[in-house]
Amino acid sequence: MADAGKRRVCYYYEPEIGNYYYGQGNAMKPHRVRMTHSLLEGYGLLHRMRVLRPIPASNRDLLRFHSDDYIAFLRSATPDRHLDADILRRFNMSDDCPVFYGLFDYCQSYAGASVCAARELNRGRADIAINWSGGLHHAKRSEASGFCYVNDIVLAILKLLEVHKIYGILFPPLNSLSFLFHSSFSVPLKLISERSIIPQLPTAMIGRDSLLLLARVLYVDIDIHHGDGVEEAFYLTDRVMTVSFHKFGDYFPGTGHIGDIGYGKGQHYAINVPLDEGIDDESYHYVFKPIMEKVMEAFRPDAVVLQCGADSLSGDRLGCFNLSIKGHSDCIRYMRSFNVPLLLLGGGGYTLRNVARCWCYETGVALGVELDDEMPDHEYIGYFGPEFTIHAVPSNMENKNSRRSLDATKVKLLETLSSLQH
Ligand code: V1S
Ligand code: CA
Ligand code: ZN
Repeated sequence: MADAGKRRVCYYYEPEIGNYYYGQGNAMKPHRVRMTHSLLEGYGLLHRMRVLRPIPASNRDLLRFHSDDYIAFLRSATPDRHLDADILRRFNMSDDCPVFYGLFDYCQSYAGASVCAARELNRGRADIAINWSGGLHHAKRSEASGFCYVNDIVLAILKLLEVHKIYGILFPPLNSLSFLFHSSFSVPLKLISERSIIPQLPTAMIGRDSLLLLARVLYVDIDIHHGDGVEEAFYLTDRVMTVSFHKFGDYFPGTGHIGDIGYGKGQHYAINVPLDEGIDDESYHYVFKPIMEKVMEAFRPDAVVLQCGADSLSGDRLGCFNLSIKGHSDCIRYMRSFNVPLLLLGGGGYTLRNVARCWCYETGVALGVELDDEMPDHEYIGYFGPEFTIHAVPSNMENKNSRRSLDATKVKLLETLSSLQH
């Protein structure tokens, strides 16, 4: 694929992250982020990018999306304190989302890393920013869900939306909004400035000879689960397009039907790609590449947020897809090739050795570095035997996605995207 060129990459890592523990039996293990970090160190990749420690998300950051009472609850909840059953039910604290030691610090840490990463992209100091502890896409405004407590992705997107560009119009002089919005608008424009702004500004403003354009952000989700929390947060807006590829049908969280397309101004700005179990690299890219090519052409985002959930890999403890690490990382390679500021986030991933393999390899893709298959010695090398390789062999499970069903999905979504005029 085109474009193995270099990019300026910054990578956020909190050394405490691996110590948070959801409890016995729970599939979500923050330790996998520490394993990834150790593997990155072993491959010498930490010297090729800026390694930054995140600033914990502040109350102000968290309250941009979440409700006061929910954040106050997360701040005060500990396993030793008696917690009212009605309150636990109200905030959906359950087996999936238990109250564990250090819960609020954990939330501040992974959310803070995503917000810092977005800020770094806004400042133009990096082309790609990475937070493997983030990507917790199910959290709602006032509710935990599916191992996710606060939605770091929504917070990062809100940060990316703060950027605007002021253009000076060179020719022909424009003085009417109707001309602007009803013409094909191909006049030459001169970029005057690019900076962060107050969030309350309207979508576009025109002065006598200048035009202010607010950023558009594309969200892409390759976790096996539907990115419901992010979709819901931006369902009514045309400034954020959400695209989720996921297993659909009798599968958590149950949302993500192909017919869910957004509403009001947001109609056609939510894209859902329902897939069946056993999908392999070839079938995945048969839909992923044409859909994302069309999305990039129709939406022309100023920034892309890519949730890289590794539970879509073959052999995942909770997942049922059959992607190889190469197939999964080709999504990152493909989105990177558009040369738009890119935020890479983690997400699901429950077979720990494969998660570390995948996110380490994908950091290499971000940097434009191909890694040796033979794994270097490092602290957690014992997890990777007997092969001790970065790649893992996919299984021979049945692919339940027929060419006919993939064609039908692709055709329907490409048709919808063709009707998009931005
Ligand atoms: N699939 C699945 C699954 N497994 C578990 C689970 C397993 C062991 C435990 F001790 C606790 C929970 N929960 C689920 C799913 C949630 C999956 C979340 C995926 C998150 C992500 O990868 O997308 C992003 C980080 N929950 C359910 O299926 C709900 C239940 C319906 C069944 C499981 N019980 C424990 C809760 C209710
Ligand atoms: Ca998904
Ligand atoms: Zn998942």
